[in-house]
Amino acid sequence: MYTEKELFEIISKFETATEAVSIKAMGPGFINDTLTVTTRPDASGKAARYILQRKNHNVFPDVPGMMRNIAMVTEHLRKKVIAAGGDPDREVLKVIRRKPESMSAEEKAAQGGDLYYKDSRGNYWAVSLFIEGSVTYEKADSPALAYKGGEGIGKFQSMLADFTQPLNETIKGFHNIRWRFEQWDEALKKDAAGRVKDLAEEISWIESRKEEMLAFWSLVENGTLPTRVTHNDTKISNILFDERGNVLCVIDLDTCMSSTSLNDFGDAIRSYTNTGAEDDQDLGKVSMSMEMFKAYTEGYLSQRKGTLCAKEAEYLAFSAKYITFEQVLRFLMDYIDGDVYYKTAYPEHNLVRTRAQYRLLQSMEEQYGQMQETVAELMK
Ligand code: GN1
Ligand code: MG
Repeated sequence: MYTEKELFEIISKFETATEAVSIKAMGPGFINDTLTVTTRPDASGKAARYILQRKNHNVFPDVPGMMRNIAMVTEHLRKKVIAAGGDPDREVLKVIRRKPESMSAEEKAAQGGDLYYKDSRGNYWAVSLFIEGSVTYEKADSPALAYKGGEGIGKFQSMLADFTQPLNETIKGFHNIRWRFEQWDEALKKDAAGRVKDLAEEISWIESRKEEMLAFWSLVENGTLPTRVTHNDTKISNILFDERGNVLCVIDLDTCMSSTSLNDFGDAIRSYTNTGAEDDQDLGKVSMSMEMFKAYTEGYLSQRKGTLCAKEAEYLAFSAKYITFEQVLRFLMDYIDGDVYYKTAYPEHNLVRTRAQYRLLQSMEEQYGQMQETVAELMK
């Protein structure tokens, strides 16, 4: 825990418009700690707000490399938004840099050393502009919103289609199920929390789908599926909408890397189409809504239909099962590891999440034929 005084000291290192007057915690990310900062009104009476985040360096081992990714990607997006006549301070995440006078000679010499602050406890902090008038959702409340969400990610991917600089791999093998299975085997062997003996059924959910999931990832490894710049964490709460329901800005760019664009489609479907919560205790509430699937896919393909290659289109529906499966594996693996990765609100939280995501996966499997037909229809 940080005291208010320490937090004010941290934010003072960054180039905010005026000095901070209040700092409040903000939810509900699973990885980083997020706070909102309000600054003193300037001469015109305007008080700006900022997002201050402690970046979790256990999850992201190279925070400086990650911040350089974010700076490169957002600079590219800014140019696109300006060229299209949009407002770059609202339509792209704006990284706030360090005050030069707060930086040591070493920090100044480091590439991208002005993008973050490392405090005396060894924790990393970064700041971005808070986008006023934006709306966030934990759940998609209508097909119209799902359509807009799909359209927004489609545009995001299109704007990054000509981004060619190499990106750091901020989390090794993030959506690489071959690597996840290696971690999985280790976790089972180690049985750090002594929980494996009670999880025979849940473990079988993972093992029984291993070949199918590895076969998909082989297509990424052998280049059958192309690599593009991808966000990799496109759940609805990582998207800012405007009051009219259009996507304003894609946030949480920590996992922007090169991978298959199918990750972004699949993770969004996992989130937008769930009729229950990601951690629903009532499995009767959890299912995949075909109506939401169709709406999201329609919005997405309105932007990407002409650009996706045939193989990407062929695997679009499968990617939803893939990412949902991966999420089941990751939640269960964290439960087995003793809850060391995801923030949890109660002791069985990761197990509850595992079961709820598994129920969602089953619902996708039941409706898979229809999902494929819908994609084929919308690709015509
Ligand atoms: C995490 O940080 P947040 O809450 O946006 C996680 C995602 C998971 C998601 C599950 C870096 O996202 O991969 O899908 O939780 N991010 C990381 O809700 O592991
Ligand atoms: Mg995240």
